[in-house]
Amino acid sequence: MQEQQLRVGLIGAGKMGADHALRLQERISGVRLAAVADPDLDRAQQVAGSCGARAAADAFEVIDDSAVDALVIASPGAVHEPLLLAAVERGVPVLCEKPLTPDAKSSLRVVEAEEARGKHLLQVGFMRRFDAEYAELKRLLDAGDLGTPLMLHCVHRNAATPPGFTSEMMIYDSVVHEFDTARWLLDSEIAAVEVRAPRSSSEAPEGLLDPQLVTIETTSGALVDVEIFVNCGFGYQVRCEAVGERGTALIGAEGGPLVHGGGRWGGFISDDFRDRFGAAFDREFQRWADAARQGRTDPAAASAWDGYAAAAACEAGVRAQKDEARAEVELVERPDFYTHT
Ligand code: ISE
Repeated sequence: MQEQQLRVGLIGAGKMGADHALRLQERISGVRLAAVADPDLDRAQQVAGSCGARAAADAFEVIDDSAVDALVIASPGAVHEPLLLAAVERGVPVLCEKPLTPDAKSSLRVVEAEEARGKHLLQVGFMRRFDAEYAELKRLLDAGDLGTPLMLHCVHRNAATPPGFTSEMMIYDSVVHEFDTARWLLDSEIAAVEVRAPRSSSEAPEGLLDPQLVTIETTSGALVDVEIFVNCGFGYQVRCEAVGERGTALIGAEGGPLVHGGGRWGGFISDDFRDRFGAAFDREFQRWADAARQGRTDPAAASAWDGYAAAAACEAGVRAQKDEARAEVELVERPDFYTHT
């Protein structure tokens, strides 16, 4: 059966939104970008124009548009809650860039709204779940090849930060990915978080605690250490080594062409996460679109519950950083509605 094209409304035409517009237009099949909303109408028009979509300044105009079947939300996290609530009320599938919302209370309101609607509509854009190497690591762990997982050693480095990037953002904008991948890889909630910092790099902007060392305890009794270093200077790097009772597995080690030249040998490293995770974003979007056309969410993706759990872990992380003490994660009981998502 030939299914209809999915008409997508994009909310947010900034760096991520523009990248997703291009993705939808050029690399995802079975979809058409129908509308783009951004408070900066010129920006919306620029992104929409190249795809023949209509532009609006008001996001709710696009959410309520009957010519839009599904939504991609790529606006700043601080404005997500009302957008998500309106989308749930209309009953349209949504792929929402991380974070679901910036704090656990508002994320829980979104979770409750979706549960009350009684239909899985929301996915959170934790794209690492769609990265080929992460997926293989998950498969190894689930198959039991490494034995019971005991630890994850994670490295998360960015070349440089944009202006205004704060020490707290290193937790809720960057380490949020490790909170999600730790929960997903280890099939466990996060129990507590600790944050320590060495002396800051002299390359870090004034006042930024960079790097930081985050320790995550899971309810299954595993420990996860994360080096978050967002002004490392040399490029974008994400690694994860799982240590199990019977073996270890490392992902994110350098691959690609080995170049000899100029008196040196080595490989290339990009400084942009959109390169490192480009294929993962593509896979995430294709699977989301395919599922949305069939009126469901992708079971491989992060659900609204996962978005809420990540927000709660981030809150604990920021508390741990401020108080320089171990902070426990506060989570409500997981509703049955989310047991199999
Ligand atoms: C950014 O928002 C991302 O999501 C990237 O994946 C992460 O590496 C970076 O630290 C964040 O600022």
